[in-house]
Amino acid sequence: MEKLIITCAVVGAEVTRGENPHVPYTAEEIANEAIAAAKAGAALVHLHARKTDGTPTQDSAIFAEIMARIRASGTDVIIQVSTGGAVGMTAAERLQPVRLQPEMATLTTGTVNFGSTVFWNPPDLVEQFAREMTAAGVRPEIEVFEPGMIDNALRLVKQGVLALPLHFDFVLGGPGWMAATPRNLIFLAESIPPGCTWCVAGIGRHQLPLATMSVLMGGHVRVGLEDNLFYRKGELATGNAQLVARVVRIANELGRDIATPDEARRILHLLPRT
Ligand code: KMH
Ligand code: ZN
Repeated sequence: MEKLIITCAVVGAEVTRGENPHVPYTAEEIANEAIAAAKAGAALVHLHARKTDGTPTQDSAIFAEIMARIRASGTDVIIQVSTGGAVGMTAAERLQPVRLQPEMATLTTGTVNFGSTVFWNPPDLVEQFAREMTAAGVRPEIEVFEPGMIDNALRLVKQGVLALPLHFDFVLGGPGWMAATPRNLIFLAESIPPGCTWCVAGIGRHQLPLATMSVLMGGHVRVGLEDNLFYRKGELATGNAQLVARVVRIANELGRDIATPDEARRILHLLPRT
């Protein structure tokens, strides 16, 4: 099996400090959470930005500050920006951080219910995002909330807009999405073309069991406060690093080595960092 790539989704757009006081808001706080996650074993950080009051934003100046702070710390962790942003943002708003040419960005290849709202990703928007990422040299991570999103990504491959091998992230267990069951994870993992890589992001209480399954199945793992605010039932997580460190311990116990950022670059077909 390949070494395990741990992604840390440090803040997201929805979680609040009212729910967990460790949710970072400012650029400095978000960067510090990313740096701590990298020190704990994350090879990749998935970033959203917030205004200082916690409002989600895709402002590239804030992303630039977060990215500069992460790099200034000396870590070579892979930086992946969100193009999902928050529900209700325009396509132009969502695309802003791609122009900073991070190594990776997320690309959700379909529309999905998001609690009582809708995360809107019609075909023309997805194609536009894919083309802009390719033009900027940014490697997409295909965010899959239901199986049709795999087919949508593969349709873009056929059209020459995306290229194989792709890296997929299966996001399971949120409100209105595919359920976080072992059967669904196995089905999704078996539905992508040979040579592609995958990761799983379980929402809330599903984070730990799906992460453990993925360690055993040869997939990769995403944890972090964006997806889960708790360490265990009734106990809030003390920060992103705590959630990363737990996956490192589980992988160690199960005999799966952890990928460094450079090893993750090789596995994900990213260029080496000079
Ligand atoms: N906040 C969600 C609406 C992504 O980062 O690409 C979208 C999201 C996915 O979080
Ligand atoms: Zn996200």
